[in-house]
Amino acid sequence: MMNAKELKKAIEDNVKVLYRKTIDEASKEQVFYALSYAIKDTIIDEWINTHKAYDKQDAKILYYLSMEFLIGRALGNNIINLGARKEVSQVLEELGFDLTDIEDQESDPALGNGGLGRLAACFLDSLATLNYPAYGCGIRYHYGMFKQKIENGYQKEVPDDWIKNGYPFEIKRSEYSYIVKFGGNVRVDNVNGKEKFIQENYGSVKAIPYDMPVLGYENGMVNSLRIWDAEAITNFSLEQFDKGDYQKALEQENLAKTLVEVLYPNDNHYAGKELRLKQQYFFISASLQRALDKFKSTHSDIHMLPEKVVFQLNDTHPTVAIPELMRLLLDEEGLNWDEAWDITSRCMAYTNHTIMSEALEKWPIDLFKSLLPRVYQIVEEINRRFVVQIRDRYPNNAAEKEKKMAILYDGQVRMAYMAIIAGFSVNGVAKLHTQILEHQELKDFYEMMPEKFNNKTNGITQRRFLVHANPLLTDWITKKLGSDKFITDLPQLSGLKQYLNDDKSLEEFMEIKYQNKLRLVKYIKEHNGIDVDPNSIFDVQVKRLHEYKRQLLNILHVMYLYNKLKNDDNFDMYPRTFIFGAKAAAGYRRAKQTIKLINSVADVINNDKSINGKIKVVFIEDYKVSNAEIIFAAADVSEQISTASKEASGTGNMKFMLNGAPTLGTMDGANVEIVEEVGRDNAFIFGLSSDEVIAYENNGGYDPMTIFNSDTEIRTVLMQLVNGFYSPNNTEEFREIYDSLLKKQGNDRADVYFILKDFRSYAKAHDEVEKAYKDKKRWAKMALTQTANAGKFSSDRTIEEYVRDIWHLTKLRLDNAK
Ligand code: 4GP
Repeated sequence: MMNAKELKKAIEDNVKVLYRKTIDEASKEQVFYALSYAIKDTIIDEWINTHKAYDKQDAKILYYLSMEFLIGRALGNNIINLGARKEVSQVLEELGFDLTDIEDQESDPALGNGGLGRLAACFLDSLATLNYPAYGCGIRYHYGMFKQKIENGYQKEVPDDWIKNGYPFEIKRSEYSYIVKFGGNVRVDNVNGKEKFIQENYGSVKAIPYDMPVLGYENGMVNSLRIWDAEAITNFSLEQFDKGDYQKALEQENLAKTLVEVLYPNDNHYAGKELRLKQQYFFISASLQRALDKFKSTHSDIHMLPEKVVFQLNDTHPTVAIPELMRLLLDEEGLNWDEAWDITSRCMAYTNHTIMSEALEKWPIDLFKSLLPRVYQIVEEINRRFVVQIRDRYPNNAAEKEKKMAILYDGQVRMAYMAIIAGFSVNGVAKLHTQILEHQELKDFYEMMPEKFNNKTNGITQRRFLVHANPLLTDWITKKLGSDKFITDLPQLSGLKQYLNDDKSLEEFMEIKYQNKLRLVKYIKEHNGIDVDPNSIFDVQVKRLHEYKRQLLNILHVMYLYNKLKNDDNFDMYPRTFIFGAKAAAGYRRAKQTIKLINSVADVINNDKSINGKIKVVFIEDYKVSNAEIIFAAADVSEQISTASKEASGTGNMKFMLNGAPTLGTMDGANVEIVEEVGRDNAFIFGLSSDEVIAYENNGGYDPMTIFNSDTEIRTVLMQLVNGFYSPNNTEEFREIYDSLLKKQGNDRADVYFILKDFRSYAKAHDEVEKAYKDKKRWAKMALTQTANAGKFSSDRTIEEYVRDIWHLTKLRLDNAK
């Protein structure tokens, strides 16, 4: 890192060179760019150095293949990982700027939807911090996750043109471009008695990588996130024009243009769109071609590949990597099937992130075959050989097993099955999730190949979600522990337990929470125009909007509380602010209706003077990584209320915990492990267990009408959905939500997600929260207990487990490291 004087000069010089201005004339945005370029300059030598060390030490490299990297803003994080926060702050102050303001100028690169994409970003941070050689490989979407506007209570999607003004932390690496081919047909030539497969009459694009630096924490390590962009192949087009094949040339232009245009805005759900499969193959083919070339530049024997390269498939989206690697090994490297299969299956590992059936990708064979004709032939052969194995192994029920396990079945290519069959590892993302995979969802595979299955409970990076998000708490912990080692060794936080009975420390801890609440109050005032009482309980649910996550349960409960306040003279409550933040997939109607409902309820309640502000409801527009950081730090209560068995892990739950908010939740995903760490007394647990949910599901569900008929308070709430109470101009506005809770909908049971079933126990858990909160000391202790026990949930721990059990990487030594 340059010293203060050099940094100041670099910023001033950059402002001049970029904008022909002196620093006193520069806008905040211009200073953002000037500072970012200065920071990039300081990173560059370490970046080069790291990659030289890869080669010199002949390091095994992880390629983390992912359609999504929800990285969030880079500037602040880079400054932290350089260990330069205080210095940079000071330099900016001298120049008349505030670092937080300058960070706010950066658009959030939102190249991901939700949990799976954010996890990938946390993993990159941990990999670099732990000195492991790794590339993230993904797509340079020109439009990230849409920006959410709330208009009249409805979500409106606005394009997120994040690279419009240029992105300072990327480098275009044209020299590593590759051609990716689509469509056409396969010709088989006979060359010296050997069959040669040649794809012809295809359309193609040029894949061009852009690298972003991924800094380790104060260790001189800089890995790369490599995202691929597409360009038309100009020479080829010209040739086509010459031949008069105008149509074909235009098609190629068009393909390149549309290929990387948008991120599909679906979380836990796949869009069966042709373009999506094209995106998958595009970035996979390019990433694999590059990985092989890099390997070959220092190794002569391709059979050594599994010793030096490992590919992790982040969910099924990159699964086409399996037949693509086979293709490269067979067709380009000239290996025979057995050799290629041995290498491929020793290089590929798969992570499953959800049991939601609508997320399990299945491509129609016709589509797959016409888009990827050679790759499809290979899939067919993989499937053929696997079916032979099944018939050998299960002679008595082969047909049933084939139906449950074959890759090709019923006109579809089942991607998850290919990943399991071909890879050497299959992991779930929390203990409960892995158990459900083994004993329910993927039972047949687990029986046949148990050795592949393993659990890797998710984690989060404390560098972003504590050090950057919550500087006050970071400083306090450093003081209390007498060291900042927890920044790279989170279990050190357990040292805070010695303060659990120290009144002064508890007060300090809660004062920090209060300051963070004030920061959020300010944000809400600026963005929503709502006044919020910082002394109220901040009860927060932020995550993607999905029926299984049950934001609906939360808002129905708010409606119930409001009725009690209005109608029951004996009822009183501690002031509460219910905070929501969530984007709904653009085409997910029920989810969007829930957003409208939350906003309609907010409108009525926030404007009712008669309740003295006892309840406030806030829907934070455009929930994203940057405002998430402000929200986690300010939360009192963490709502993790998915229907048990549905949330694979959750990672927001860990971010709240780290920042001192107890969990109000079901025994689902990683909540189970959070409760294991803090103890049952330090969490508010409610609802059906996952076994109970599964048992109901296997028996056709339950009858919500019995609840509707017997529980008047719940009935009142439900009636308010359809009597215009929250939608005076349109009583039908929430009819569909009402119906979904009480009536069978097509193939769906009534109340698929057990909202009414869990309602009473949820309400009771809320009563417990209030009781606990009113006892200031008890609450403070409970809050600090969360932070003190968060050690397990660092992504550093998760990465070490992946390295130990799956990747077998060696830490890189950096000669010039600090
Ligand atoms: C998410 C899961 O829903 C969440 O429980 C988990 O914590 C996260 O992955 C990371 O493992 N899944 C997705 C998705 O984001 O699109 O399937």
